Amino acid sequence: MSATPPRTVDPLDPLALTTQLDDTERALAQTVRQFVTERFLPQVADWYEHGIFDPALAKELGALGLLGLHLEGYGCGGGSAVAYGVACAELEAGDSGLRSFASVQGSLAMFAIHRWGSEEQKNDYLPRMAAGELIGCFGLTEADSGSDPGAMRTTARRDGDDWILDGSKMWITNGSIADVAVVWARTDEGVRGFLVDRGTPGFTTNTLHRKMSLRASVTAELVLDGVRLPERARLPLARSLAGPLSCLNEARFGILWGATGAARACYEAALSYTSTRTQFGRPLAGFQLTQQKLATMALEIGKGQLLALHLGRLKDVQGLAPAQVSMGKLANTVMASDVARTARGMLGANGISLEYPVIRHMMNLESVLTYEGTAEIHALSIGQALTGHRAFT
Ligand code: TGC
Ligand code: FAD
Repeated sequence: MSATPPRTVDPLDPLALTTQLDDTERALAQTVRQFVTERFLPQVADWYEHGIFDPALAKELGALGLLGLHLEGYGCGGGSAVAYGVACAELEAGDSGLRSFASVQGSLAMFAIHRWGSEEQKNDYLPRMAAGELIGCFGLTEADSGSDPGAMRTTARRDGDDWILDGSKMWITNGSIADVAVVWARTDEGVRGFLVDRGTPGFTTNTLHRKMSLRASVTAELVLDGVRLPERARLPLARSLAGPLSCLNEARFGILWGATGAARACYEAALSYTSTRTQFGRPLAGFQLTQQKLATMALEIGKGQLLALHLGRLKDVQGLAPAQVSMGKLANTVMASDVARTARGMLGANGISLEYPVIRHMMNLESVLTYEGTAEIHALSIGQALTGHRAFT
């Protein structure tokens, strides 16, 4: 212990949480932060305004080792859960859409193949997906079944040695830029997963427009009209709804870290803005009400970061129960949304402008609250784990 305890704090890391990261994790955070600051932030307001995701980012994220960072072998990063989380926080400090891209690619599409796929599928897809040469998406949700994916209507039926897929998937991130879609379908034997390559006859995608959230991200409908697939396109180890739900644990873990990044970006914007903006003859930061908001934001973000770090270390040591992931996803997305909304007000009229990052994060966080299990679904999952009673139905 140092002989003289510090007398001041770093306003950008008041709990000194970077001291809790090891050298590799700190270096990774620095690398991703630099990429986000130099390559992404200068353009994101335009992309957001015009509803654009630049697919060139895929290879750049791949070159940084951020796609499948936490998966072993097959050209993937083999990093720890905490390293993956730290990267998600830095990406989402840029934009939830950027973290979403990495989440869907690494934690949903690649994880599904890594966990449930054959050796042939892993060798065929994973190295190119890790490099960002192939983009993946994950089709679970349908127009009529979101929180309740067990009610899906998309079917896969056997036809000789092949499978025929019919149905559609809705709200699919990366859907219309994906080279391969992981599609979950109902069969006579239960839910099964399939790899559907772009260009397969009967498979089409429609980009969704008029979104007011996650605008710098592609969201699409997948349509499967008599899509014929060979048996080798099926993920052989996935045999029930537990297949797709296991992938969600991975993506939710990335989100519980990512949300702390979005919250941090909003807090930093509010701190900076109120330090220079003067009203009634002094900086807004000098007023008690502003300081109370800043103090609460810093505290809540710090608590969220500690929760993320704890869950990350636990995951690295012994793995996480789904309800523990739910606790992190619920707590940190609600926290980030509250922080973003408070920050939005603190910037006054500028708070609604894309010249500042806050309204973009605030709007994005509406999607982050909803996807990967809504706040209600996570509350019910935690409730079931605590009480043993199931209250979904
Ligand atoms: P239930 O009967 O409870 O379970 C069915 C089987 O699944 C197992 N299971 C899980 N396994 C692993 N991880 C989990 N988290 C699991 N939850 C359940 C369960 O043990 C059982 O296994 P088995 O072997 O007995 O068959 O199923 P249920 O349908 O009643 O589900 C419960 C519920 C509501 C928790 C689940 O359906 C759920 O999580 N709903 C929310 C759906 C959701 O989150 N969708 C996300 C779609 S992907 C997405 O949003 C991507 S956005 C990404 C981005 O852009 O960043
Ligand atoms: P619903 O399930 O209809 O829920 C509506 C409301 O009812 C919610 O408030 C919900 O909490 C509440 N509710 C539902 N059930 C209960 C209950 N039992 N008790 C109390 N309240 C309940 N899906 C994918 O498969 N892949 C993707 O890549 C993907 N990307 C997405 C990207 C974006 C931008 C968005 C917005 C969504 C994406 N989704 C994706 C879909 C997402 O997972 C679903 O929107 C989400 O699971 C909620 O489903 P829903 O929209 O059908 O809402």
